[in-house]
Amino acid sequence: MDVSEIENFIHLEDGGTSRALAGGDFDGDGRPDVLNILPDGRLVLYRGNGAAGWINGLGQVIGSGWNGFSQVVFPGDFNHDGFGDLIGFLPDGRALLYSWKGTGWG
Ligand SMILES: [Ca+2]
Ligand SMILES: [Ca+2]
Repeated sequence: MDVSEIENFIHLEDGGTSRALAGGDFDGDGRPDVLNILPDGRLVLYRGNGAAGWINGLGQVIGSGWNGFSQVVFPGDFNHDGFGDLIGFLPDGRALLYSWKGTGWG
């Protein structure tokens, strides 16, 4: 981890339509993580190393099409299975729960 990686990440967030989400431990390793939705809809996971840095450098793309939601929140482990979850709100008001299972969506 170096400072330039954090600067890159902040630059993406400042791009206007990229949305960063923080809510806790997404991958179940006990260290807080951050998610970011890029303007093209890719969902990127930044795994925190517990010491103000990342385990996986510039992040790992774990999904696509996430720009179709009017809002996405990262509530932490919403269904209490040990992995973080996401809730996407559609423009018509429906809320969809996405449950991460460590290697994919369950
Ligand atoms: Ca983690
Ligand atoms: Ca969960």
